[in-house]
Amino acid sequence: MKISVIVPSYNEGNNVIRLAHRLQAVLESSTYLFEVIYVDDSTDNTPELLEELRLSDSRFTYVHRTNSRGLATAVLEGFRQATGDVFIVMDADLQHPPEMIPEMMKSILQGNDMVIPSRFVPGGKDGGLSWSRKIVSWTARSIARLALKRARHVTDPTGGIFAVRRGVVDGLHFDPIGWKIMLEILVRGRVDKVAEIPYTFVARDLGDSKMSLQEQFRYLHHIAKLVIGSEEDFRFWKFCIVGGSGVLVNTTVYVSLVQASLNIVTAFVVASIVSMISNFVLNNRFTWSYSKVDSHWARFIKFSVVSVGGILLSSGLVYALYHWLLVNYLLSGWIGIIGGILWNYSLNDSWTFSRKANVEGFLDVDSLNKEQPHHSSGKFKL
Ligand SMILES: Nc1nc2c(ncn2[C@@H]2O[C@H](COP(=O)(O)OP(=O)(O)OP(=O)(O)O)[C@@H](O)[C@H]2O)c(=O)[nH]1
Ligand SMILES: [Mg+2]
Repeated sequence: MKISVIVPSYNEGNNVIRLAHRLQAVLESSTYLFEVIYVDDSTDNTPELLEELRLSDSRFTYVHRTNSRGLATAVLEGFRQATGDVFIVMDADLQHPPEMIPEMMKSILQGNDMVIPSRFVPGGKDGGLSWSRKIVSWTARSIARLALKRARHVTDPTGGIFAVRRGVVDGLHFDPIGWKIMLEILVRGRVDKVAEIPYTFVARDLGDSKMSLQEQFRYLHHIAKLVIGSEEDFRFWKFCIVGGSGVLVNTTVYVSLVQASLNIVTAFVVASIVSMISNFVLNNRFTWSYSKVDSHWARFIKFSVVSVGGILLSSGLVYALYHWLLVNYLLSGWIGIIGGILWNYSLNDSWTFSRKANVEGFLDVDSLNKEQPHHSSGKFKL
């Protein structure tokens, strides 16, 4: 088994050789064949240092890109050049310890497709960031985990160190924006089994950080692109858009009927029925657009049952929060709305619009993510 270590570097003259020495020490004491590919976009003397390194040890190579920049595309370039069976990606600045490689390989050999060293499983440490960077990093992780179902199963989806089997990425088209290549692979790669192992992230010792505000905006753009490109992740947001349209329909009908002198209770009931029908039609067509098990009528009845259940559940929730737990009325109302949305979405997803089995061309997403992450072993199936 051959390992290809891929290292993106940008003006890391202080670090690339120090990293090479640590990689040599670790990899030479293992039984694996290996190559190390630096993908370098530097404007300083890093390429000269990499050339010297290549001449002294042919297992170390580099690609110097003069026309492009970006961490994620650099890693993809590394994948294109790599000849190994397992690809290991790590930063050039020694924040990711090369000494993790044997443990990562052990986990790959145990049958995992992707191995992610994590700062946040028991035993891991996040010592390398200032408090302000920790807050930014926590926010970035939370956004990823909220937006992308697959990221929810990983505690550290935004790091830069990971290992994948060649087959996870081979022949697939990736189109990342910015830095987070690991997230791109987690969502779009052929990843079935993922393991996380603890590691200690240390502070950058030499050289300058390349993280910028612009990079953080690129990150949000990347997440939005991944959500839109993922059937299962985008569905929830489609459901929310349809719900928003339902509020508009309801208000328009209600106001029109009241202005036409109908009493307000009748107007409200009619407006609610009309908006429920429009929500059903749009969800049926747009949100859950795949072929479904039940007939239109059966789906409509189920949808109505779920909607009425949602109203009862959220009203009960608001009552309990306000009267029993003495929560502020506005906060109680918001929690009620969120409870109602989650209830409606999950029941409609799993029951009302249940998918016809084995429809050709569809990824069977329902069979994915059934097992929950099991952090004590740090290993789980997506
Ligand atoms: N090839 C390439 N590598 C890059 C680019 N930008 C950053 N890198 C490398 O990506 C890795 C991560 O960048 P860092 O500046 O260390 O980012 P960070 O770890 O979030 O920030 P610090 O904690 O301050 O180090 C480093 O190895 C950089 O040299 C780029 O545009 N091209
Ligand atoms: Mg760094």
